[in-house]
Amino acid sequence: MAKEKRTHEERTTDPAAQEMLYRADELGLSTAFTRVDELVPCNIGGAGMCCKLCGMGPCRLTKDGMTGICGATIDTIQARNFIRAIAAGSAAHSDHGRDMAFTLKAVANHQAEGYSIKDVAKLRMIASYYDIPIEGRSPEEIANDLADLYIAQFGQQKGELAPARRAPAKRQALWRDLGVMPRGIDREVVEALHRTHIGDDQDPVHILQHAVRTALSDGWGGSMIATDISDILFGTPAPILGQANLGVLRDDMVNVIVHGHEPTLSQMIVAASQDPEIIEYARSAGANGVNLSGICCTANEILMRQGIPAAGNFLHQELAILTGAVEAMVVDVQCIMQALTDLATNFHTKIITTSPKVRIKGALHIEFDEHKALTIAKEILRTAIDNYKNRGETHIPRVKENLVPGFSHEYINYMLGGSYRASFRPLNDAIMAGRIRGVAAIVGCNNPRSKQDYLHTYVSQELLKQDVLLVETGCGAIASAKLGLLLGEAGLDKVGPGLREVCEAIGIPPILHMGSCVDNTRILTVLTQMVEEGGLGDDIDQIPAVGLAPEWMSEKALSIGVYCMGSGVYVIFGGASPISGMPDRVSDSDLILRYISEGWEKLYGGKMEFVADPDEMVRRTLAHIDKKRAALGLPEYDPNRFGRSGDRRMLELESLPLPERVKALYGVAAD
Ligand code: SF4
Ligand code: MSK
Repeated sequence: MAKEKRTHEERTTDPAAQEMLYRADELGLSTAFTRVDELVPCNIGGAGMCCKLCGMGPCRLTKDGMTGICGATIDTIQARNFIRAIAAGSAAHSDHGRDMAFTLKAVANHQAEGYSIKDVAKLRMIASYYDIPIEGRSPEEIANDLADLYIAQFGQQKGELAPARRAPAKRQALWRDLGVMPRGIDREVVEALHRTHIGDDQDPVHILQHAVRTALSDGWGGSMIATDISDILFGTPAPILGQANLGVLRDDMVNVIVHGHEPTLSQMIVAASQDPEIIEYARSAGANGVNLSGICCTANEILMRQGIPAAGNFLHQELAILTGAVEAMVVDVQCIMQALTDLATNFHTKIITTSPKVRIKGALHIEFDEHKALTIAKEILRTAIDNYKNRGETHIPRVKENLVPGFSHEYINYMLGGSYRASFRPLNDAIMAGRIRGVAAIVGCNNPRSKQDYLHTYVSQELLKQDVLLVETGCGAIASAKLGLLLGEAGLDKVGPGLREVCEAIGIPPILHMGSCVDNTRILTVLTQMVEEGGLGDDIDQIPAVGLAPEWMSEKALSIGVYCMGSGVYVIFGGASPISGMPDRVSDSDLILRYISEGWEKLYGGKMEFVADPDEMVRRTLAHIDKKRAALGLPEYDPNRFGRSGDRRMLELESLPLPERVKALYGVAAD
């Protein structure tokens, strides 16, 4: 039975997306927004109660006491399903990190056309974490050693993952104690798959212990490596003005959208699009140049470094093609819908796959090779320009918002402390004083099963009112960008008084855009530096902080959630849990769900919960923040104590007659 159909206004909060969904109706075309209403999810598989790990199954456990043919119980099956998703997520992030490490190696050896080391200071800082000699050595020599060390992390068989030493000392000791310190990135992923083969690890708690180790090898391994190297090669992000939403597409230019995750090719396409030879080629085709934009995390990568506009987040990929104005959508890895090629047959758009790992039937394949990246980037742009003449009717929604992305942890550190002494001290002090109640990271995807961007932006806005400073990444950050929440001081009237005071004093937006999904490791670094700064306990689990993924859909999101949990963070996922069980039908089928909350909290101080209702997400976030504040002995949060300083205070003072102003400022009567 098909589900009840929703209106387009119920499918997305974004006016540009609504407009394009009506356009799809006019053209008789489907998108994920509408297909999701045609597909009824399997409630048994959806609850994690189905096993298809061997040819004796699939085994669907629907009654009390039932086991699979091999005797597997429901909690074992759920734990196995869960760890397999985490292994896939960790593999995806980490393989991205591996490619970055090989690119760094090629750059260090002058074998990567068009690339250079852009952030030598960061290279030296990262190298020093691993005792790689830096004095008197060229950037390339240091980069070569760092690349070797990073490449070795993937195949390392014994010992401890090197970047894990960047976690707080107490957390590292806990990981050793609990037997979850990652040994090598590939090893943990392979072992997760081995353990879940028929007839292997059948103790759910033991399986979930390894799920944490596998996820930690992503967060403190593959993803951290990816972020480090992206900054070294393409520059550590700093605030820059950008724009977001489909209105960034241009009628008069060749529109090229880069979509996926790895910045290696997209950065080179940025460079090639500004090449006079390419601009001239576009002009000769009758266009005013090449207009580059991004979708998903590739968008975040080039948005926060070069200010290249973001055409949208995950659910915008089909909508962009529906505009009829896109000459080429260039994709690499992850979050690319197979539906793109079929949809593109209705328009002139070329879908160009570029990764040796990803082919899609119906797409043009131009394989990326970092050794001749600039040449390939130009070839891709020429292909797009040649396609401009085939453009038919276009329909570009005139909807876009400005934003300021680019808050890397280095920049946050710098802006808090100024150029003389970069420091997290002011942030810690603001939390300790109660100006900032706590910190929340709102990350993750879009999911057509919920109203696009609604959960992200609702939860964000509610937390801002409660003086919670937000950091955002991935498609969640683009959701806030589209709503205009990432804009300097523009949204400060919607922010609690203490947080507003801090934002006004420092000159930052209340939501800090920190990058793509691999860049969630920047959040780990911020939390670690807050611990090291002092005053908020001696480990991450003591900081009044929460992580949320309100509209998650990818296995990578699950891996991120578990590595944050293992690092001590309370993590809340929206939507449905993949291991919810059906306790009304099969008692104790929610055992694993309870274990990853209560059980993990006892071990790690962090926990993971799935909460569908956004108000409940907000309530639990604030309750956790307040619980952590109380445990640290910090004053109870009281919004009435703040909000009368900064720009707001100055405006108030300026409106007073001079004598009263002097009295208010200096406490003395003016003559
Ligand atoms: Fe069924 Fe066991 Fe095979 Fe899973 S591993 S499909 S529970 S027999
Ligand atoms: S792209 S993983 S939909 S955040 Fe990173 Fe967005 Fe989620 Fe993909």
